[in-house]
Amino acid sequence: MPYTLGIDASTQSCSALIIDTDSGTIVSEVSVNFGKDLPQYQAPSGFITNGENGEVHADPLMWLDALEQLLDLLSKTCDLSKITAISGAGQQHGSVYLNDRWFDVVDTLDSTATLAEQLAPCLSRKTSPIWMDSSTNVECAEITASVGGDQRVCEKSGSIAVERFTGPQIRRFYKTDPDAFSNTARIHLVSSFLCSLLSGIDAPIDTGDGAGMNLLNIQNWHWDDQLLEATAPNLLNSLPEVATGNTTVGPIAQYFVQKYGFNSNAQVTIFTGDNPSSLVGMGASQPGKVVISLGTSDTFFAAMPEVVADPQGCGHVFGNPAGGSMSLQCFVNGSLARENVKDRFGYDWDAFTAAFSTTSPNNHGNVMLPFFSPEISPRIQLEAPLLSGSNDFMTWKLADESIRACVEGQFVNMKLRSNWMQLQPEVIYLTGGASQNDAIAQVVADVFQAKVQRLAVTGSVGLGAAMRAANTVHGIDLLDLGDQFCQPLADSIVEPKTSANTYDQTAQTITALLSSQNAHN
Ligand code: ADP
Ligand code: XUL
Repeated sequence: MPYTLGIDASTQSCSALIIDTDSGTIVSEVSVNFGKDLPQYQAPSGFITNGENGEVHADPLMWLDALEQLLDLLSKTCDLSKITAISGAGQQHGSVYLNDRWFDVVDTLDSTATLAEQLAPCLSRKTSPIWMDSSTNVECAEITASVGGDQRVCEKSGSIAVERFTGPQIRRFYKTDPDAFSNTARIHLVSSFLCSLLSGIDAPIDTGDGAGMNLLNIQNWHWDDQLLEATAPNLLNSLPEVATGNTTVGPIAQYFVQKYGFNSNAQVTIFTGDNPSSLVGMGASQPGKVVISLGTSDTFFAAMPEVVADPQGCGHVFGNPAGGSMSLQCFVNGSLARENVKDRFGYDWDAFTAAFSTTSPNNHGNVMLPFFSPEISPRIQLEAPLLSGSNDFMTWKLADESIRACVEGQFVNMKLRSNWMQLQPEVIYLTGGASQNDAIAQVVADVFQAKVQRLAVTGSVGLGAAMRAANTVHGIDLLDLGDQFCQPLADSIVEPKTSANTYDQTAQTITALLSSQNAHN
């Protein structure tokens, strides 16, 4: 009975999912929420609040404590010695900075101490910038100028220089703290950092997550000399190898065998980013399916038959862990924006959902651009939403209308921003924490004029990781695994209920709100 483990190290939580590929069943699913389960780190949504100048960081030791709590929980639900293959995924772009002690510590982990205790002295930077960080505007401009313009950076790396991407973040660290930078011997992504610990070796970065750095050349999937040079001196020495998603790095580290009862022969497959992993876990790793993920960020992505980059420069090309590439558009103002409007009126999710039945599509012209923090799709510096509509709506007196406007604004904006992929899906596959909400799913169906389908397994990131491990270690075809595990949730299809032009006016208002703001900037 070969069990396969997938780990999902996301923004707000760390989760694990075990599949049994013989019976096609999910054996166990557990999760640790950073805010609730590790309150000592004071990161209610998984990151340190009140960062200055657009900085959003998290404590990497929190991720390690969460991993240990997670494995402890998991070992109580299932015999971990039955697991033969492991992989995982991390929130993309976040980076961990390590001094030269790292290389010794990672392959001699001592099971009588915690990971956090052993890794704390290896950090050359105490905190890790994550994907929500928007502090690197200047560095993006410097990298762009040095490489020869946006188009050149985009041709090479699949994206123009982007604030949250790892390269610009590394450059800012190099400029603001040159001593700590010169003390850095290795820079890992969240995914490759955790993979290194699980396998007890300094693990490679995969092409899926690596493409989110502005350092990897997507034509040949190698580090790009010109991008490295534009970012920081001698950077090549600090970066791990790059490898494709089907690489197995070796057996699990003894630390986890001794502490949690894993089998010494369990093989670890290289980790990837949460979105590439979700592509696999939604059964969408072959071109033809479009996925919208509603996690902390909202993302829109699809496997592509050929490399397609965004001419506006807001979208991205990443490696597809199943081979080839995927295109993706990411929205910062996802779940936390929906929560912000919900909490403003003291609503819970049931009241939030009920607001859609007291209001109607198009919201009588009450429109919101729901950006509570700087957005990247499109790029705009806002700290509060822009509103258009009746006086009462504009002064936040209408709770239900505000909730509908937030969600309609998010998805009308998503449709406008993802047009460059030239996909007209008949079905949209919806995943992530907010996908369970039928009212949100209905707005997605109406705005995109497509059926919306959810899958029976909700943790598509962890599932994708477990499927990749089963594919790489046991040679089970991803399509067969998809047939086993990526089945639709029964009776969950949401059909569009509105006519095709219902949201034309909303789209025009969103465009006008954006241009008025750009005119002010
Ligand atoms: P991540 O993987 O980025 O950590 P998740 O995919 O776990 O995030 O999604 C977490 C989010 O799901 C929460 O921030 C919350 O806003 C949202 N969520 C949870 N339940 C609901 C619901 N019933 N309706 C809408 N959103 C929800
Ligand atoms: C994708 C992105 C986010 C993070 C966190 O480019 O920044 O989706 O991966 O989920």
